[in-house]
Amino acid sequence: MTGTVLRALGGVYEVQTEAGALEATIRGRVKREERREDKVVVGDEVDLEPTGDSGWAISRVHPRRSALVRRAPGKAPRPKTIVANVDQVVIVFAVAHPAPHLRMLDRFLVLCEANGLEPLIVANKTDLLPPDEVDALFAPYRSAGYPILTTAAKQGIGIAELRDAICNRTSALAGPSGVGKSSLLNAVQPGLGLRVASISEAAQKGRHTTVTAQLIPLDCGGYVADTPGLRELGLWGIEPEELAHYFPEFQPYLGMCRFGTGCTHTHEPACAVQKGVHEGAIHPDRYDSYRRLFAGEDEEDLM
Ligand SMILES: Nc1nc2c(ncn2[C@@H]2O[C@H](COP(=O)(O)OP(=O)(O)OP(=O)(O)O)[C@@H](O)[C@H]2O)c(=O)[nH]1
Ligand SMILES: [Mg+2]
Ligand SMILES: [Zn+2]
Repeated sequence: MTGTVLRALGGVYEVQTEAGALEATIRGRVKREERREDKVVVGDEVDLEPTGDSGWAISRVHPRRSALVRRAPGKAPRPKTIVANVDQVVIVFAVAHPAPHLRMLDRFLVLCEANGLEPLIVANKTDLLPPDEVDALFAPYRSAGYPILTTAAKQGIGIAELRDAICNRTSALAGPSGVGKSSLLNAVQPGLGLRVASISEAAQKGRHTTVTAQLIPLDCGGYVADTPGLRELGLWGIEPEELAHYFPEFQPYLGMCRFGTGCTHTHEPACAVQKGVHEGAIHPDRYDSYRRLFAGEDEEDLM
């Protein structure tokens, strides 16, 4: 029997199969074969075998079609797979409470581009900011060609559009804590009853209400993963030389620098990308993110 991992809870996996959702453990063989950290993650396709005591065990993990992989928090460089086999990443930020951390959004977009995942930016809590300020915040992303949805989960605004965007495919909702990821999913599919919590008024930060990722079968077809809020987002498996290709608005300029494909677009004379910034076609904040990522700057833990 095969199935899809819906969630992992301390060595026990909830797996969606044709016969419904089952709980399964992992066979020792799988434990040894796969990398320790990421041996089975939410979204994985797995084979199940019956165990002696009428339970089920994961006997094989199918190769991943895609994965959202970040650098694990902490000093040691290790990857952490947030979710496997998704087509789309819905990157959720609040327009306020907490204030949007757009440099993290840039990192998310680079991760999506590098991993072949389609990004959809959702600007939630639009009830808290005038529309022209919301537009201004996300204008660099709109002009870079990214799709953006504006929502207010509490007021039910933009929910039908979000439902349309996630039905009949597999998506992951990701973003900082307290931006309203679980609230949005509760609005998209009434009856889900995902836990939500107000953000800390003092610190203006989320409370990390969702603690483990879970994949949710949608009534309208497909799956969506709710994931825990991220404090920071480090890139994994991306070389500095590739980075410029992951900024869509840089594309018209690449190869047109004096130093050609050897240009790092950080300091060289007659750099077409820097010219694009001066001419206003590339937003200075996006270019700043590029330079920081190129320099390998690691984001400090923000919480
Ligand atoms: N004003 C306003 N508040 C919202 C909106 N959406 C969610 N909230 C509130 O924001 C708080 C955090 O919402 P959650 O859905 O728990 O946020 P989350 O992104 O799932 O957070 P984590 O699970 O910690 O990652 C709750 O108090 C929600 O009621 C919105 O559109 N407008
Ligand atoms: Mg949540
Ligand atoms: Zn250049």
